[in-house]
Amino acid sequence: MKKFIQSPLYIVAFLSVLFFSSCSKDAVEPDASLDYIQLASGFATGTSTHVELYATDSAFTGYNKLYVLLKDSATGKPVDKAVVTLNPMMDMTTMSHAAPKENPVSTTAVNHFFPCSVSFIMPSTAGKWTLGIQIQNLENGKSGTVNFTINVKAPASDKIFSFKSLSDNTTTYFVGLVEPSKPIVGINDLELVIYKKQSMMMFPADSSLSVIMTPEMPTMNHGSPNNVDPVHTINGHYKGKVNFTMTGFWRLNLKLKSGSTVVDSTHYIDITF
Ligand SMILES: [Cu+2]
Repeated sequence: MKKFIQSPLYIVAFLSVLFFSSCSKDAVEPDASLDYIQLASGFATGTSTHVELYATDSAFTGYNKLYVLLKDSATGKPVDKAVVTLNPMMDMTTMSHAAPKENPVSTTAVNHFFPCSVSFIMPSTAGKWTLGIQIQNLENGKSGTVNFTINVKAPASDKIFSFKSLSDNTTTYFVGLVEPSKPIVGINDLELVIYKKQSMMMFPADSSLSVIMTPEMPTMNHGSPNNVDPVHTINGHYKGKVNFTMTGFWRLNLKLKSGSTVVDSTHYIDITF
C-alpha cells in the first residue's frame, strides 16, 4: 500500500483528478444555486472534442434536464459553438425504441453549457439505455458521435406516464412533470410536457391538448384553492400554478382533453415533500 501511494503514477493520477475536477467545477454554472453531477463523459469520435454530460440528479424515468459541456481535447478549453443532437435509444433485446428529447435550442452554449432534455420512458431494469450525442464542433469544423450508457432509475413515484387516447384508442401520449422540481408550501410553478408517440422512434411535442389539474391530499381529504390549469406555451410545455397549502403527500389529478373530448382522466402525478 505504501509503495503504491509513493508511486509516481499514483501522484500523476491524483494531480490530474484534482486538475480536471477543479476545471469542470469552474464551468458548471448554468444555475449556481444547484449542484450538478456528471452522468457520463467521453470523446466524440473524430471531433477532438471531449463530451461531458451533467444533470442535477442521476437519470430517472421522466423528464431529465441535461447539460452538455464540450471541451477541446488538446487545450481543455470549453467549446461554445456547436450543433448538439441527442439520440436516446433503449435496447430491449427483441426490439429498440427511442424517447422524447429536446436538443439544445441554440448552437451557442450558455455559461459553456448546452441545455437539453431527455424524457426516459422506462427504467434500465427493462433494457439498456444509450444516449448518443452527435457533435458538430463549429470551432474546429469536426463532426462525430459519442455513445453513453445511461442507468435510468425509477423514482419513488412516477414522474411520467403514458395513456392511449380515449377518442381513438390508438394514439399514445406521454405526460411528464417538469416543475415543481423543488416544491414549496404556497404557490408553485407547474410545468408539464406532453409528447405524442408517432412511432417507436418519433415522439414529437404535442400542443393540441388541454389539461385540467386538481391537486388533493389523498390521506387528508382536502385540496387547495387558487390553482391554475397548465396551458400550452411552446414545444409541448404546458405551464400553470399549483398551490400546496402544507407539506406532505400531494396528488395532482390530471384530466386531458382534446377540444371538448376527454382523452384521459385516470392518471395523476404524486409529489411528496
Ligand atoms: Cu423500453
